[in-house]
Amino acid sequence: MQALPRLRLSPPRAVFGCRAARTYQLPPRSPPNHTHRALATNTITANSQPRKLDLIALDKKWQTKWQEEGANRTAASGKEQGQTAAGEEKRKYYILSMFPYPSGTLHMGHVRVYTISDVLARFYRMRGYEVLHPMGWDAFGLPAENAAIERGVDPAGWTTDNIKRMKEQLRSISTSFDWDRELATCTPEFYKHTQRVFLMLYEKGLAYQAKAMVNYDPIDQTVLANEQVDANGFSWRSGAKVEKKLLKQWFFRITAFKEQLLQDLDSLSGGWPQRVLSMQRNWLGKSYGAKIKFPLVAESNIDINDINVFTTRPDTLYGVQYVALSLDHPIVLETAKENEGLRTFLTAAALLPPDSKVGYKLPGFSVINPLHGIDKENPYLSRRLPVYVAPYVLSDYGEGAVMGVPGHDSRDFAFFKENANPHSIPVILEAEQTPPNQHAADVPINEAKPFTQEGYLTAKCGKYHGLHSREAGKLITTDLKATGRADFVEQWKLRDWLISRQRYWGAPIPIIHCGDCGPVPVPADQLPVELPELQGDWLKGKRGNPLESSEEWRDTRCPSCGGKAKRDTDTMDTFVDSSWYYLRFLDATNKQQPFSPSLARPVDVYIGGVEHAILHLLYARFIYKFLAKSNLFPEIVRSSDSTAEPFKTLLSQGMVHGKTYTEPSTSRFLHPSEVDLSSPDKPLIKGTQITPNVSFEKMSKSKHNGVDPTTCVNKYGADATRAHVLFSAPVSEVLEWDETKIVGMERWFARLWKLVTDTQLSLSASAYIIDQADLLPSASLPSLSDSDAEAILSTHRTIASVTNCIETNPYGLNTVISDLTKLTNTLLSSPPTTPHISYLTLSSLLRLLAPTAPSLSSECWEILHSSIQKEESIPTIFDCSWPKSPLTTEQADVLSARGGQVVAVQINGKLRFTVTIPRMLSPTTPESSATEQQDYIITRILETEQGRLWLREKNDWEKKRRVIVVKGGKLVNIVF
Ligand code: ANZ
Ligand code: ZN
Repeated sequence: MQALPRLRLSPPRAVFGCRAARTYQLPPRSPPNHTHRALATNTITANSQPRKLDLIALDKKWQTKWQEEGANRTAASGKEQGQTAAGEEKRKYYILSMFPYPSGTLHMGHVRVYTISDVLARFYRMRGYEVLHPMGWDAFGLPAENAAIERGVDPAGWTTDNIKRMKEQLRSISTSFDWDRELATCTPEFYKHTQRVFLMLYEKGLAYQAKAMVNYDPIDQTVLANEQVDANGFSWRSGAKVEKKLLKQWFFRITAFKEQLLQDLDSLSGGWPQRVLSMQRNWLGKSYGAKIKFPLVAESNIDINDINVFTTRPDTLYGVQYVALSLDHPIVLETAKENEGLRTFLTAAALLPPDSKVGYKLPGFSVINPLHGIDKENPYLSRRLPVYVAPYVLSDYGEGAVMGVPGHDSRDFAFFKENANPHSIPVILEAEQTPPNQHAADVPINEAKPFTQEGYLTAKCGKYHGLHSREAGKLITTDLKATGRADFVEQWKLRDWLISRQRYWGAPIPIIHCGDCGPVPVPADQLPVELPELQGDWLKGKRGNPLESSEEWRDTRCPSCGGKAKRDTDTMDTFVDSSWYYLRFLDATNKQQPFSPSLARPVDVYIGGVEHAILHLLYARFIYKFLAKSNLFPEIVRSSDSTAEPFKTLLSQGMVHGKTYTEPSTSRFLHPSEVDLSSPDKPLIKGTQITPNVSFEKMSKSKHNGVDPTTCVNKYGADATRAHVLFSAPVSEVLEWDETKIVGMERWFARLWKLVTDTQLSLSASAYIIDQADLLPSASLPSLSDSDAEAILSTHRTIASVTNCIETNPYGLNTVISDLTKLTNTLLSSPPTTPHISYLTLSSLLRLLAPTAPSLSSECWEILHSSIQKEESIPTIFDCSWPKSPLTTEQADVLSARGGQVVAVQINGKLRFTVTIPRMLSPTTPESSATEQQDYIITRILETEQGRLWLREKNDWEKKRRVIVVKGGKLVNIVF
C-alpha cells in the first residue's frame, strides 16, 4: 500500500535528468510540508509580448541544432548513450524502416514510413531505451544502371548524388536517424560482406549453379525472377515481352529451410499482421496429397510407361476425364521431335499466360484410370482417357502433370469446356443431396458447374460410396499404394532463389571458373571483388553485360592451381543485399567481418510497405536463419533450438493515395492547374465551370496526383506534415492525402502555441518553481478546483492512452494525434488555476507531442522553462523522460467521482434538456475509451427522469438511432 497517496509533480531530476550527460544544479528544495513556494532568488522575467508561431522558422532552428548535436555525438565516445543516469545498462531497442532505393527524390510513401519510425524512435529514447534507428541505401539495381546509360554517367556517381539529395530531404522532415551508421549496398565496404555471405552459403552447399529455364528480358538483356514478370508475360521494368531461355544460373537453396520458414511463422503471430503471415504461408505453399501413376497407352514407341500426377484430391479420382501435361514434360518433348503440329503449338503456348486454357490433344496417347486395377467392373473406369498438353500445367510443380477432374476443379472445368465438349462427371456431392445408392447424373458441361468443396462420394465410386472426401482420399491412396500405383506425398510451391543477374550494377559473384578446378571461391583476403570501371562506349548506350566484355577484369588466375581462369561475370540480385543489411547496421564499420557475433541481434520493430510482404521478408528470414547457425552469431544462439527470426514486430504501412481530378464526361485526368480550387469544397474545372470527379488513387505522373513532400514541408513545416500523415489514417490503411485538411493540424498547433505562451506568462508571473516532488498531499485532492481536477485527470488519461498506443498498438498511431488535440482543447477551455497543475499538465502534453512534432515541442519547452531555471541552461525536451501518470488509480477514481458532469442533450438537432450525471469512475482503457465513455453517458442519461421522458416516451429509444457524444460528454446529440 502506498504510504502517502500524493500528486507527484515530476521533479527536475525526473523531468530533466535522463541523459546523464550533464548534471543540473537544482534550485534548493523546499521543506516537505510546503506545497510550493516562490523562489526569491530566482530572477523572474515576464515575457511581455507573446511571439507569433512560425513553424518553418522553428524547423530551421531545431534541425540545425540537431545536426550539430549529431555531429558532436559521433565525435564523442558512444559510452554515455548506453547508460542510464544511474550508470545501468539501458535496454536496447532496434527500430528500422525499410531502406529506400536512392532514386533521388523522396515521395509521400517515404514520408509516411519514416515519420512512423521516427515517432517510435523518439518515443523509445524518451522512455529510456538505447535506441538504434539507422538509415541506409538499397543502392544497387537496374534503375541506376538504366538512368546512367540514358545520361551517359557512371551509376556510382549518379547514385551518390541521389543519396545526398535524399538525405537532405530526410533531414527536412526532422527525422532522427543514426547517420553515423549509414551504409550503401553499392560500396565495396558493404558488398565485400555480401560476397562473404555468398561464400558462406557456397561452402555449405547452399549456393549452387544449375541450368534453368529462365525469363529473359530482351530489352534489359537480363534474367528476371518470376515475380518480375507480370501475369501477361511482360517485364515489370522494361515492359518487354519476356522470353524463355535455358541458361546456367546461380541459386540459393532456400528450400532447405522451408520447414523452418513455415513453422516459425507461428512464433510471429503476435508481432506480424495476420495478412502478411498468410501471404508467407501461401508463398511457401505446403500441400499434402498423393502422387498417382496413370498407365500410359501409346501407339508410338516411347520409353515411358506411366504418367505421374500430383493431386490434393485423390477422392476425385473416379471423376478423372483426361490427363494434361506441361509444355516441357518428357513425353511432350519426345513427341515434339516427330510432330510438327505440336511444335507449332508449343511455340505459341510458351508466350501465353499461365492461366490460358488452350490445349493440344496428343494423338496416339491415352491413359487408363489406375483404379481400374481395383474396381474392374466399374464402367467409368474402363474408358481410355485423352492426354493433353496445356500451358496451365506448370512444369516445375508436382509432377508437371495434372489429372483433369472437370466436375470438381474450376481450372479443369474451364479447360475441358474449351477443349472437349462432353459431360462432366460429378463424383462428390454434399451429403444431403446424396440419398443412398443414387447416381449423380452426368451433366452436359455447358450446363454444369464444378463442385469444388469436399463432400461425400456418390454411388459411382464403388466401394468408396458414401465416404467423406478426406476418408475416401486416404483409402483410395492406400489401396492404390498396395498395387504400386500411388503414394502419399507433400508438395511445396517454394522454389530455390535464382540470384544471378547478367548486369553491371550489383555485387559481383565471388567465384573464379578454372578449366581444371571448376568453380573456385575467391579467397577471403581477396574480397571484395570490385566492379570494373565502366568503359566509355558502354556508357554511350552499349548493351549487354560489361563484366563480360571487360577482359582485363574477367581474365584472372585460379586461386587453387594458379592457371588461367575467368571470373564469374554475374552479379547478385539486390534482394541479396537487403536480406542481411539490417545486421550490418549493428556493426557498420567492421572491416573484418559482416558484423561481430557479440552485436548480432534481431530488429525489434521493422516498418515498411506491404509490397515487401512476401519476397524481401522471406529472403531476409532465410538468410537470418542461416547466419544464426554460423559463427557470425554467438554460441548461445547457434546452439539454441528456439526460432531465429530477424524482425520481431512488423509494422506494414498502407499506401499514400493522391487526390485525383477527372473530367466527368471523358474521364480524362486533370492537372491541378486546370482546376479552380479557390473554394476547396467546391472545385470547378477552369473554363467550363463543370464540377470534376474527385477520387483518391495511387500517385502517378499520368494522373497528375503526385505530391512532392519537399514542397509540402516548405509550406507547412515538418511538424504539421508529420502530424497530418499520422492523423489521416491508421498505419496499415491507405492514406488519402488531402492537403487542404492540413489546416486542421495548423490550427491545433496555433492553439497549443497560445496555451504555452499564456501559461508561460502566468508561470513567470507567479514565479513558480518546479523542484518540489511532494507538492500535493492526498489531503489536497478534495481542495482542487474543478478545472485543476479536470486538467489533471485528462492529462493522466492521455498519458496512459498515448503510451499504451505506441507501445502495444502502433497500428493506431492516428489516435495519438486525436488524444493530444483533445488534451490541448481541455487545457484551453478550462485552464488549470494552480500554477503547478498548469506546469504539470502542459509539460506532459509537450512531451507527449515531442515524438510527432519535434521542432514545435522543443520550442514550446524552451519557452515554458525560459523563466524558471535562470542559472542553468535549459535541457531540451528530448533530454527529458517520458511523462509518468501523475495519479494513482485510486486518486484518479476519487477525482473522477468528484462532483457531477453536466450533459446537454439534443434530439434531432433541438436542445431538449440538461442533466447532471455522476462522473465516470476509474480511467477508461485507451482502446475502448471512446465507446466505453459513450455507453456510460447514455446509460446514466436513460436513468434520469428527463432521459426516460424524452428518449423512451416521446421517442422510441429502441428504434434505429444515431448517438453522437461531443465535447467529452458535455453534449449528446441523438438523431432518431
Ligand atoms: C485433381 C484435382 C481435383 C485437383 C480437384 C484439385 C481439385 P495445390 O493445392 O496448390 O498444391 N496440380 C498439380 N500439379 C500441377 C501442375 N504442375 N500445374 C498446375 N496444377 C497442378 O494444388 C494442387 C492441385 O493443383 C492438384 O490437385 C492438381 O489438381 C493441380 F477437385 O488434382 B488437383
Ligand atoms: Zn585451377
